[in-house]
Amino acid sequence: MDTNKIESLIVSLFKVDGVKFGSFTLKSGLVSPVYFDLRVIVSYPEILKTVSDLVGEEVARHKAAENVDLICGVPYTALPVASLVSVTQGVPMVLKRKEQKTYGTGNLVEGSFSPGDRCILIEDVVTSGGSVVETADALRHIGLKVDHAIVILDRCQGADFHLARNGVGFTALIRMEQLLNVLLGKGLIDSRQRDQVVTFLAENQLFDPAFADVVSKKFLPRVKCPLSVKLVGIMEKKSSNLCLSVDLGGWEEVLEAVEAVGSKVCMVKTHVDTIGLKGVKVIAEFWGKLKALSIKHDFLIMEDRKFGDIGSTTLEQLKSKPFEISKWADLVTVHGISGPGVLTAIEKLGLGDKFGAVLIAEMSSENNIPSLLPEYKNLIYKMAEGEYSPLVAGFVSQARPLAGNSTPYALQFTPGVSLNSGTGGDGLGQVYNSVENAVLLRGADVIIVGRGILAQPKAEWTQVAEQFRTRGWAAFKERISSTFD
Ligand code: 5BU
Repeated sequence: MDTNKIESLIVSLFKVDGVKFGSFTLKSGLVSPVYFDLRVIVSYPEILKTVSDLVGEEVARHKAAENVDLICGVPYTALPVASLVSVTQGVPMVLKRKEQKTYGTGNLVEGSFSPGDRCILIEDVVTSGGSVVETADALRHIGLKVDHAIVILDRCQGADFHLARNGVGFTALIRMEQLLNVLLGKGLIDSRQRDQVVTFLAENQLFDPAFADVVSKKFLPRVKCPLSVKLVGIMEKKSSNLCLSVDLGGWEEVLEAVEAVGSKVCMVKTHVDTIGLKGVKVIAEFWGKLKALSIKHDFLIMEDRKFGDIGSTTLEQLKSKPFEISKWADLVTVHGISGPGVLTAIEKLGLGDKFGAVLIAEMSSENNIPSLLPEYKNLIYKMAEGEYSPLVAGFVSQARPLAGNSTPYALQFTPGVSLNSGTGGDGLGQVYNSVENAVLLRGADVIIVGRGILAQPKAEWTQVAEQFRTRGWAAFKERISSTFD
């Protein structure tokens, strides 16, 4: 890469406020001393040309090595760059939508391609690399090969680690350290500003390779259900073990809450029969939108329907209109009271890895019957870890089974969680524990929170969810690191 061109690009970006120094609150709530807004480059044709020439040179290298058939810009900022590169390098482009269309062909990716085509992604700025991975997943889903991304600027907060784990190599035109050195060298920032950014980066790495090592080498090998493995992947990627229980009265409000909190959660839990959905069409529109949000924000959907009938009835309940739960949920809660037939029903759906169950071992409410019958709970734990374990993502419980280290590990989903340290109730039997109690003492892997977030004013939903996310994740890391090390 031409160092002079890169240096002058850094200076130009600084001059047009594509790079700013100060105090900026990021989408995640973090306060950063540096901010990048590469959207401005569309207003400066010379900068846009420089950027696309530099990206184009990289694409040309891949073209010469015959390992690129297509390129795709990660929406939106990189789209004009990708278009210019496509034209100048003669490499066709595909367009990935941010939201899936709910009308017409419903395509998430537009353009012509053949299965197996190799597609290089183009992105403006990476922090965690989450959008790149999301785009790679969507393109892989339709049969494309994606193993490389070209990025204009790497904030150096862990995207290299995250992308590598997801099978995406990447080339960055500019790395943070180089940017700081060039701007300092030209006297455009002072050493105090540089040091602030260096400290921020040291304190705000998004991935912890030591923890990731424990997860991939010791924790995940014991998890037998593919959907749980997927869920743990999402949890790590988003540093979140929070499940939003989206219990609101109207379906538009449900979608609004999911949009507000989606980036903070690994899962969303519904009670689809409580949100005023009328008619098969409206229900399908609702789950189509919920599914689109689950792709946008990357979370699983669990319908908390608590199936508990004999297998044949459960099978019909899962499939039948109006709710058609097996079409859109990834997981459903089930009682084990009728025996394993309920799991056979799930197997019979034939959805393989795409659909699974969470068994209710005990509930969170006062004097719930399973909590009074240890033998019942143990039988459910055994069901979760036994021959059906590939179908069972885990169990809902307030405590883990006592078990040795050789057993399969089923995830524990724990509702009744609040931010407060004392326990309390809702006057209708619900019992609450603090986040730390639930995760550290009771063994929750995923905390399920409804009113703790949604009973707050709407304007505070995101920020309260962020508190649950940070505390839940810190506790989860602590417990997993000490249990599996
Ligand atoms: P809350 O608002 O955080 O109390 O909501 C808890 C949610 O979890 C709610 O949807 C319940 O139906 C659900 N739940 C629960 O509270 N306790 C249980 O044991 C099970 C589910 Br199973």
